[in-house]
Amino acid sequence: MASYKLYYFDGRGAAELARLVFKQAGVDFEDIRYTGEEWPQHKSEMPLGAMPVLEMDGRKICQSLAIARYLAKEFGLFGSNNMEAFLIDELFEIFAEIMNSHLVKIYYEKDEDKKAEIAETFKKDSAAKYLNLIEKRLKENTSGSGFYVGSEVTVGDLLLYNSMYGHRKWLGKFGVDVYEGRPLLEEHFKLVGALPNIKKWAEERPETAF
Ligand SMILES: N[C@@H](CCC(=O)N[C@@H](CS)C(=O)NCC(=O)O)C(=O)O
Repeated sequence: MASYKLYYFDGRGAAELARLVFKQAGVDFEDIRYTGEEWPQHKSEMPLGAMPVLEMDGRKICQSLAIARYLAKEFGLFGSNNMEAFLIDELFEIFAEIMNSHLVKIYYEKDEDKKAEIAETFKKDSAAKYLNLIEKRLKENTSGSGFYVGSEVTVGDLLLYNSMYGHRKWLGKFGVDVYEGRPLLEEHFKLVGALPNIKKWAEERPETAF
């Protein structure tokens, strides 16, 4: 098996999903975390001058969601047929859209009150649309196991778990919880959080600001 190095800052951020895939698969990797001071001297070593970056036997690849999907495919966490793989891809696109069309506005807004306003507007105007579909997909999976697709855990489950955790922490600072009143998502979060490898990692991972 390849030797893996994952480069990122000392945060969950855009690297955490890849870490969760490694942990769930039980595959070792070097979790390299640069400080803000160290970063400028390493920026030019990265394909797009940004992180996360995954290095495998000397080859560096980038883009957090592509990295997570690549690893999931390598480790058998991408569903058991083409429709399951599609539904996982659909979920990735949903969260990319939430991030790039909505949450990024909060990130770039400097004024704390305005950040809170944008978070509240996102909750009222758009979040329901996305979360309704995610809940519908969960219900459509008749396996009864509670996973997002099929009967085995996939990177789709890890993505949903990680997004809920991260969004709650971040938007919680503005008193906004877009996931509230969604028992199905709550149950799914508990299910994934109770997987032994995920539970262990959630307990032992460093407490970081983002
Ligand atoms: N679309 C990229 C975004 C990468 C990105 O912007 N990374 C940020 C950290 S989350 C970064 O490296 N910032 C430092 C810099 O650009 O110098 C991904 O998902 O990997």
